[in-house]
Amino acid sequence: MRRLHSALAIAIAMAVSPAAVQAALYSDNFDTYVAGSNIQGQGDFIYWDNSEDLNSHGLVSDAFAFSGSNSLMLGGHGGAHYTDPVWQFADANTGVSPVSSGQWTQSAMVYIPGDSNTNYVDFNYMSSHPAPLTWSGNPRFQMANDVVTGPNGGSMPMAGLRDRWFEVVLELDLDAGQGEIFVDGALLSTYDWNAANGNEFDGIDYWAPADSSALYVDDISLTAVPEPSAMVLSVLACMGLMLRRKRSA
Ligand SMILES: [Ca+2]
Repeated sequence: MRRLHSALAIAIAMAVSPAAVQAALYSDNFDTYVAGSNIQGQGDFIYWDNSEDLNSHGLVSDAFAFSGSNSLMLGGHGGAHYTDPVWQFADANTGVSPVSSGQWTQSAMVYIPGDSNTNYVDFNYMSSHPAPLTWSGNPRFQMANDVVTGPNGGSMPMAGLRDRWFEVVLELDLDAGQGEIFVDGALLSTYDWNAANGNEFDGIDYWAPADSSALYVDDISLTAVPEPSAMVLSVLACMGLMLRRKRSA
């Protein structure tokens, strides 16, 4: 019986070990870019609607960083221009996305300075980009109102989130068409990912109006949620069979 438990423990360990976690399909830590450079055209970032717009730049910044020396500044242009870079998963020309089924985790580290008190920054999740454009919910960091809001009426105070890095996570089930947004570990929103236009994840449009205060984002990633491997499942099945035989003996 002890051997049985050991085998079971190994199987469970294999199922949850870091080695079983898949590498991110997309990720960016902004540390290979030049501070002050425009993010559009670097990494997997493109312009909104894949159309060059010099008034929409997000800037690589070395003012704050969760990893390395750089992050991406959203807003913070003092009224000079809005911010609108798109982190694109789908082919920028055909719109065909490799993220069209299964479960996914999209994570980002976020920093909001205590003196960022103007307007807002959106993380606009999109199920279709470029055209036809389809929105699929968004957390909105309302610096002016000191609150974070999300789809389906989600809301939480921003006060405890300032002047430190916190994680924003989208748990996405494309098979069920459901999105869940977590901010600093707390559930902000559960909602229908896209009732109107199929199930897909094409990219994130980071939008801030021209006079929005700065918000910084770092270590963004999109990772498939791994299912237990066939080997682990077969081991667990054998364990169940052996337990049943032992009980009936
Ligand atoms: Ca970084």
